[in-house]
Amino acid sequence: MKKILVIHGPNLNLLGKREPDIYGKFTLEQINELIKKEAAQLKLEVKIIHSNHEGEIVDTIGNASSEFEAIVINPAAYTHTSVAIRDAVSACGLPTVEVHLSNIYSREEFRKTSLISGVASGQIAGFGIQSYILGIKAASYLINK
Ligand code: CA2
Repeated sequence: MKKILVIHGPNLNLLGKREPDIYGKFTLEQINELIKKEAAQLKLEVKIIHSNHEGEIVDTIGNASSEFEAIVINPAAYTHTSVAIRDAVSACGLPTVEVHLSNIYSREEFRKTSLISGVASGQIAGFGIQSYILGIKAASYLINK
C-alpha cells in the first residue's frame, strides 16, 4: 500500500483547547482520526506526526522520500518564516500538499505570505478540518495520476 506522511506544525496540539473561533472545536486527535479514515478509504497508509520544532520537521521531511510517496503538511506559523522547511520540501522531491485550517489570505498581513507554497504541489486553505481531507485527496490524486 502507498504511504503518505502528514505533518502538523507548531501549536496545532492546542486545537480545540484554545481559540475555537478561528480554528474550530476539533482537537488534533479528532482531526487525526478523520485523516486516518479518509486515507483508509483511499487505500493509503498514513503516518501522522506533530512537532513544535523546526529542525525536527526539517529532518522528518529530509528522511521522507525513503518511506513515503507524498506529504501533506500544515506548517502552521513556520509557513510564514521557515526557509529551512521550504528548502527541505524542495529537496525531498515528493509531491507536497500545503494545508491550512484558516484562509491565511483573509487574516493579518504577515499570514498572507507562505514561504512553502512556491515549492508545494498546491495549497488548500480556509476549509477548517476539511482542508486536511481535501489535502489527503490531493495527495492521492498526485500519487496516482
Ligand atoms: O490556518 C492554519 O492552519 C494555520 O497554519 C494555523 C497556524 C497559523 O500560525 C497559520 O498562520 C495558519 C496556527 C496553528 C496554531 O493553532 C492554534 C490552535 C489553537 C490555539 C492557538 C493556536
